[in-house]
Amino acid sequence: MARATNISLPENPAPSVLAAEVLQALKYRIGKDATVATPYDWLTASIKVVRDRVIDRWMKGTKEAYERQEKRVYYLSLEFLIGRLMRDAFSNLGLMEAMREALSSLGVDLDRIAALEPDAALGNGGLGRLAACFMESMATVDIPAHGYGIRYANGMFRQEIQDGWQVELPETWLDHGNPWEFERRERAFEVGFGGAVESVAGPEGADERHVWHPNERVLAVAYDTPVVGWRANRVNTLRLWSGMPVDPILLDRFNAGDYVGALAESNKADTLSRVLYPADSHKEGQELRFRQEYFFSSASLQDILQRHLSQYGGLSSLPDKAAIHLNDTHPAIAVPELMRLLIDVHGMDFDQAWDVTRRTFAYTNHTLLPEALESWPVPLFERLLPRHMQIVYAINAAVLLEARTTGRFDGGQIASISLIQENGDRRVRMGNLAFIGSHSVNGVSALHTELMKETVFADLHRLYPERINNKTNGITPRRWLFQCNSGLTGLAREAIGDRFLDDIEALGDLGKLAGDAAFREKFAAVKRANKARLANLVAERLGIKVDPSALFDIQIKRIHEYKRQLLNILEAISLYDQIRSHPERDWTPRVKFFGGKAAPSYHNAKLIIKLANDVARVINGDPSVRGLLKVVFVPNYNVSAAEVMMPAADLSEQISTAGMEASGTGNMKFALNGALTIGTLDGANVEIRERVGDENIFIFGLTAEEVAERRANGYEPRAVVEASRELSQAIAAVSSGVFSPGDPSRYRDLMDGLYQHDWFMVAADFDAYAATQRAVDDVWRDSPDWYARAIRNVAHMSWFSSDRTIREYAKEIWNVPV
Ligand code: B1N
Repeated sequence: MARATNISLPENPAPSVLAAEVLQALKYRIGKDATVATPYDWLTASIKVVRDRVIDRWMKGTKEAYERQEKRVYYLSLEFLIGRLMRDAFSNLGLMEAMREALSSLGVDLDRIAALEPDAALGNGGLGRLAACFMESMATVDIPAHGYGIRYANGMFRQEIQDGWQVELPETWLDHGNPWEFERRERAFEVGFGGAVESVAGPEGADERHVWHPNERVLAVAYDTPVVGWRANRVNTLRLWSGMPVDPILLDRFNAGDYVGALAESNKADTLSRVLYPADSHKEGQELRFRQEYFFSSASLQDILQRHLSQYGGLSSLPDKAAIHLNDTHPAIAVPELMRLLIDVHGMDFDQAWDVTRRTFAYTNHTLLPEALESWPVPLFERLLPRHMQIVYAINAAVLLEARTTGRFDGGQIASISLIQENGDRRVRMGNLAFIGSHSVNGVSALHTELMKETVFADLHRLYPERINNKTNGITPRRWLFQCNSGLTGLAREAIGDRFLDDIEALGDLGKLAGDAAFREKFAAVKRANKARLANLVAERLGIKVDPSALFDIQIKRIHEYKRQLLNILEAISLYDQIRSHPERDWTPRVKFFGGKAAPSYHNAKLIIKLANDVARVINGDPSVRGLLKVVFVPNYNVSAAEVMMPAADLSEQISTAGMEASGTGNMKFALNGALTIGTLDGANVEIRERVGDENIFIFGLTAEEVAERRANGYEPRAVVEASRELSQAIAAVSSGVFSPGDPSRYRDLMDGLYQHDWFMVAADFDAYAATQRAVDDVWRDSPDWYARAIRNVAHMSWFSSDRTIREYAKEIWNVPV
């Protein structure tokens, strides 16, 4: 297979030089020689070698940003789903082939040790992966940027499937240490919780001052990981905070013989960075989550202010030299925290602090799902952060007065603008706080941004009509094409030259080859090889045999009712029935792959996983299907699994209820790797259709507007189900226990939900979906046509590069040069 990323830099070292460096690292960093080194030692030594090689560039970038007084971008995110980093770094440094040779000369297989690198899963899904793609793109387009987050000791849980059920196991990615990071013990900040606020009268005529005396304090200690851009143009920093006790051992307790009590502080601090909340798009109302949010926001801001002060000597210039970005509302507490630091610690007056704050922050909203909009009970907020509560009230008073003064808002509208939700228990609305505290609020796809204006932020949008803007998501083509699909990258280089490696727009040149039969065949061969790789993995790991010449239909993403894995499974059941009833028809052989994790507390999502596995068992074991349909649930879907599955897909399932998926980014990865999409007009699917063309994508189902209309007019799913023979039969089969004979009522409630409310409109879209799947079959049978469409997808996906997205952020939000 073509070596895709054998891209040398002028100063590239020879393999023999690298081999010597690896041996050196083994000896002096790990204390071993080649005869006793374990595969992990080789991995660590290799990482040390490439890390050493980026340090000069890393320092150069930092120094230049300082000397040229460049504005810096700070990306605050509770999640960074970075995955494995070694290949990323080799590839972006142009060292892949030299390193492969170097290791091979030492008797070490690069692919084998690369597979040992833990997949850093410090995120749940799309939001965390977007943050990781953005970090890589910011380094690539040469923006001085720092990512700030939490160094979770346990990232996203590992999923095992036992008897078809999801079982969650702890992810221990730090077991063998982390050769990438630099621990910065000296870069530590105190973060407080609780206690009380003291008001101190100011000198004659001055405002009174407020001094917060927290009764709990922890240290946030920095761990830095270099982020290497394409061709190592620039190396930025991902700074993750770890919790440490201020007093590791309480001596008085220790001396009194209370050894457990003596460690209480230590345990509390540890807890803050212990575990990632495994909740994607739904609210996590626990106190520890709020503490985590404040912990990392406060440490990051203290760090940012210290850097700014030491360079510029004052804070009024902060907005000119720092753009702080809030990745969703998770760091929204940074708004009152910056106010507190400016006013209480640095002596700025309220009005100036508010002006500086607003001009510094920008906020991205990633979801409109009501259950995902963060809010914290006022009593909890007040107990943990009493000074911030005062500041929130002060901000609220100012904004509500401003709104009232316009005379354009009635009582209900004023209430919706308020930072405090008054119906039910009183809560602080973090979305409103982030909105009000920022000069820019962006959505992540065109449709999502329009819906933001019409729904959650309708009244705030009327008050600040300039603030909401769109930045459609993107993905880094380095990881999601060059690295994960060396076959396709190699083929593209052969066909259109290397320009697209640096200017992804040049991928468009592939479009003209869609009509070239010889090229189509090569393209099909690459796809086939990628499918064989996935087939081997599935055979090895799950003992399921799948045929690489079948259509590979893949739905991989978090399990959520709005993403409608259930629609896909029900369609599989209906297809299964039809294959058995009409064995004489010319069925298209298909393998339906599923992968994804369910939040541990999300009952229906876990049940859907079990259903997928139950259905797989029955269908795969039924000889009358003759292998025409297989269903495979791939356990523990993560970034590394995605890197194998995206390139192997023929069909990408993007079938969320319209209006509910803010953007999606898996949709982009599939299409860039030459899959055709079957999808609804939701999130970025809308824009993918605009780019690849209507003929090269399969769109079905209700639009967001129609969904809203149906809901408003009293949607009656029962009638809809009963009108569809295929759907009623599939539901009846599931309901009656065909797939769960040992526990026939297992899915009754799930199925009853479809009759009773069907909030996600599975029934309303079923027939359209099934019909569109048969249209997919028809195109698949006309293989040249299929591959022509697939090639056009690849050619027209370059706009979804996260470099494009980041350039838009830079120009339109952050005001930094690109
Ligand atoms: O963010 C992605 C989008 O592409 C997806 O459509 C969107 O669902 C996803 C609370 C979330 N929205 N909200 C979250 C994650 C963790 C959490 O604790 C909410 N994730 C998304 C990137 O824009």
